[in-house]
This record gives sequence, C-alpha cells and structure tokens, in this order.
Amino acid sequence: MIDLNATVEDAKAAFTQAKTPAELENSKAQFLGKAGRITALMKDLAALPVDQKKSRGAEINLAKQAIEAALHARREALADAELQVQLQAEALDVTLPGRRRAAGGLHPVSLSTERIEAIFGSMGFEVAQGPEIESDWFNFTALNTPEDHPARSMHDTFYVEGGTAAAPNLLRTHTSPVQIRHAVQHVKKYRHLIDAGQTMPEIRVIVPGRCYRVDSDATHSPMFHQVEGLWVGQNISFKDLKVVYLDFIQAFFETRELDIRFRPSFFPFTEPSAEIDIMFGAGPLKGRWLEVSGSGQVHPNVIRNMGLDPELYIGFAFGSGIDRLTMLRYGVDDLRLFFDGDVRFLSQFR
Ligand code: 2U9
Repeated sequence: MIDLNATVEDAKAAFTQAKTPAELENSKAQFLGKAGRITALMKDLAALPVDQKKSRGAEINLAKQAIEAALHARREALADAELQVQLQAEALDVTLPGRRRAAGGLHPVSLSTERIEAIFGSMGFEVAQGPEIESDWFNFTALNTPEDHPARSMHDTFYVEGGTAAAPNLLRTHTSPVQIRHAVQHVKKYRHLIDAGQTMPEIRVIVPGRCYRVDSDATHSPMFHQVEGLWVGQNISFKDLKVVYLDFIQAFFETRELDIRFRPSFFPFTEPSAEIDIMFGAGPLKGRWLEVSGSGQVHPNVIRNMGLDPELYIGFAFGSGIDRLTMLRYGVDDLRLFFDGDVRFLSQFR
C-alpha cells in the first residue's frame, strides 16, 4: 500500500521547489488534481475490503488536508515574497528633503524702479503711468519736436498700425508723453483756480516705464526703461533741479560721496538743456564722470501744450535710463543680461 506520509512529504518538497505561483499550481495538480496522486489513492479505495475502507479513507483525507495546508502555506509565502520584491522596488525614502519651490524675486530693474519711486515719493512726487502705444502728437509734437526731427524717422522709432498718415501711432520713445498727459489732466482739474488768478498746486510727477527705440547693441536695447521727472510751478528753477537730482542720486546709490555736474546740451522739449554726469568719491567707479541723465527747463511751447501760460509757469524736467542706473548700482557690464531671462543672473538679486 502506498505510504501516505511519503506522499505528504513529496507534496511538501514539490511545493517548496516551486519558485513561482504558476509552478506551485502545476505541483498542486500532481497531488490534488483529477490525475493527481490523492485522487488515485481515493480510486484505489474501491478495491479495499469494506472493513478497511473507512479507516483508509480517513487517513487519505488527513493526508489530503496536510497537502492542502502545505499548499496554502506555500501560496502565502510566495505572495509575501512577491510583495516584498514590489515594496523594495517602489521603496520611498521618506527622510529625503522635499523638492522646494524656488522663491521668486523682483528683476533688478524692478528693484531700481521701486527704489526710485520711494525716493521721489519722499520728496512729494506722484508716480504716473500711461500707454506704451502712443500717438505721434503726445510722443513728439506736444514735446516741441519738429516735423523733420531725425528721432521721428522710421530708423529710430517703431511705428505701429492703427493711426493715420497724418497722425500715426508708435511705441513711445520716452515716457515724456505720460507727463504731458498728466499735466493736461492736472491743469484741467485746477482750471477754475488758474482762471481766477489763484495759485495752482504744483505739478510734481515722475514716470518710470518701458520705452522703445530702433537700437540694439551691448549698451542699447530696443526696449529699455526710463524714468522722467517733471516739476512745474510758478517759481521752479534749475537750482531746484540741482538739489532734487543730487538728493535723488545720492539716495539711489546710498552714498554722500557722489558729486554731480551739468553740461550744456540740447533737447527739443527743454531750454536751456543739460546732461547730468555723476562721479563717485569711492568704490570701483571712483573718479570717473559718468553720464546718467538729460535735463532742462521745460520749453515754453511745452508749457503751452499743457494748457498753461509760459509767462506764469516754469519748471524743470529730467530723464534717466533706469537700466543704466541699475548697471552702475550692481556693477553689471552688459545691458543684455537684464533681458536674457537667465535665472543664474537674476537669482543673484533675490
Ligand atoms: C515734459 C517736458 C520735458 C524730459 C527729459 C531728457 C532730458 C533726456 C534721456 C536720458 C537718457 C532719455 O533714457 S534716455 O535715453 N532723457 O535726456 N528727458 S529732459 O523732458 C521732459 C519731459 C516731459 C512734459
């Protein structure tokens, strides 16, 4: 008679040999399947005498249960092993530092613009904004620029669609048109005082913003940033321009060791006009005169275009390149770095 213990041991050994669930199911068939060894043992029962059938049947059942238990245990072991492999493959190191979102920061030109607004704000200047697409009247004509002035040529100015041949539209070449717009609004608001012979509150405004010119090299960009200032009243002179600009530029560069000088110049919108140079008394730029601004006393024709009488109102204006001031402040030697969008450069200003 076949040894049931040996059959159980054979089954256990075969199950242990099975390294995958598929191999295990094959082994199971050899013992518990239709053509398996337990089924064969059951069939043999029929040939036994009645008195042995019951006890042999019970023994076979016990053997079958032992094989089923071994099968079940091996199934669990294989499933466990599979899970372990999967867990290892998908393991997360929860102690790794998370991926932080890098903190953003303002562009150096924006940092300068905020500084400039704060400094002039402390001197009582308003900050005005206006359109970047301008009419030829606000950009040139109102600013006393002759019809045949070279700045109006298509070599220097970007003309855009939307105007007429007589009144073309363009990308503003400076922020001066915003000052004209601001002055016209201001004068309209105080017209009743002016007409009654009373004193109008002074116009004191700066206009920072983007400007456009057909120009491109290491020191010129087709889009650049300018700040222009305007102070108009009944008794505003070049002397006021000098103290305002000196105070501004010393605050901007955070040093009192900074001198300024005025050199005669020409602009259509100011008369007389001057370039403003600065010289540091210390630091890497010490001792060199650097041109940073144009300026002048507002031309009588421009005062008239604001709706004011140039016999009664007078003022000064200046215009500085914010990009250039920013280059000097941070020691940047190529203007194009401001417009490349390279994070390695920009992140230094965070
Ligand atoms: C009004 C009247 C006059 C603004 C002025 C300049 C001189 C000037 C340049 C400096 C460097 C432009 O960015 S830049 O290339 N600007 O030289 N700007 S006076 O004069 C005005 C403005 C508005 C109503």
